[in-house]
Amino acid sequence: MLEVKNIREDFPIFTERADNFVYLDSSATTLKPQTVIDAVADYYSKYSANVHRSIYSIGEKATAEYEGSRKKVADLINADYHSVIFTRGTTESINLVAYAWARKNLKPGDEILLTEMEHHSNIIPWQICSQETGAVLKHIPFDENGELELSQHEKLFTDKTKLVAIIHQSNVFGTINPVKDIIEMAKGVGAVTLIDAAQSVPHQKVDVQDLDCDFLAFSGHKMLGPTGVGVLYGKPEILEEMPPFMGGGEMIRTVSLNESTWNEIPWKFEAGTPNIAQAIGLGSAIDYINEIGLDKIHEHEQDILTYALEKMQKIPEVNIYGSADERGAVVSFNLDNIHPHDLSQLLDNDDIAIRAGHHCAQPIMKKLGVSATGRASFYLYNSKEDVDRLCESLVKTVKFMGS
Ligand code: C6P
Repeated sequence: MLEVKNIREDFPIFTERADNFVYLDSSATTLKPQTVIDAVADYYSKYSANVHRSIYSIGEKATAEYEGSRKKVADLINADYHSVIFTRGTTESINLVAYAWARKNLKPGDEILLTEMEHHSNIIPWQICSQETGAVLKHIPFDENGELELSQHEKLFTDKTKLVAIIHQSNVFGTINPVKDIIEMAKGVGAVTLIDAAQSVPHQKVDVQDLDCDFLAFSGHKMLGPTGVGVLYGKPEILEEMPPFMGGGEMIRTVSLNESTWNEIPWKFEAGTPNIAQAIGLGSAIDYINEIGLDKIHEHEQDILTYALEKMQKIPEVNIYGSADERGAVVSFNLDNIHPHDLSQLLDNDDIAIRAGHHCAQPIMKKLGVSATGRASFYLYNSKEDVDRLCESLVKTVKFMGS
């Protein structure tokens, strides 16, 4: 187990708020350590110049730090430096592929294969894309455990399948999907693959060379970094062939009044002044995670997850959604006859923050037959005491609402 007490000292929000603050919403966004806050503040207070274009010392420092962060991201996911594009987040990363790759490569009748457990950000871009290109959407179903149902894979993966875009770890069930097998199946029919790794990269080692995916998307703010920065990894040979996403400064090599040529990758996909401070903050978040070790973080979370599942299941009024063998530290649940929004407010009175809602996964809610769920998600600063506090408060809520 990690020394949670020491870790919590690195996060100023725990000293800002009362000592008994229990934060169980890291799947939505994580808390930030002081080192990340300092890295962002340092940029603004000590060298807040633009990158790639300022030939003076603070500009060179800003460029070095910004590009240094790209190298840290590349090392984290075992990617080539030129294959890491900074975006605003997972959502923008997926949209980038849907606009730049898909519009060029898809034609009517082609198939885009998703799953039924996608987050809206891996649903909507493909619906828009399908309307514009005539490509057809297909979905891998999930079963009562919240696991993908792959027994019918021959029907799903066909010679018409051109893109397979799937969530690595479900933000609702916590299920860690067998993405390596799915990528193999996709390659078997010659399809391009995109992994939504928003909920996996912060919590486990993800190696793009080992997975052999074509694209991988994730967000900085879910891994201790600032909001407003995310990553799209793309295989260099695919990125080279792809047209730009947005046009503007920095993404060009030459511009004349009527035509232009593009910068090399990844800068071809980073039009305009990028989110410099946020990218530098993400680099600092990766340093923090590396110092503790992703393996240790994963082990710690698994330990808390096992404890939470055991303890929550003992409360008769708790209904948990999802029971996959391979899962991350996320528990979606409802209490009998209590709307999750009410539950969340009551827990907030005890200084416990959970998420309540559809989790940007309305198709999952529809299949489960609920409008919303509560969700507790855990990270390196959580402890078993946090689970105890949650469970005490759940029992109290049951009594309060039942009386
Ligand atoms: N899920 C949650 O509470 P952005 O907003 O672009 O950083 O990430 C979008 C996103 C994409 N894929 C998955 C699997 C996600 O979980 C998320 C964000 C948050 O579950 C906010 S809805």
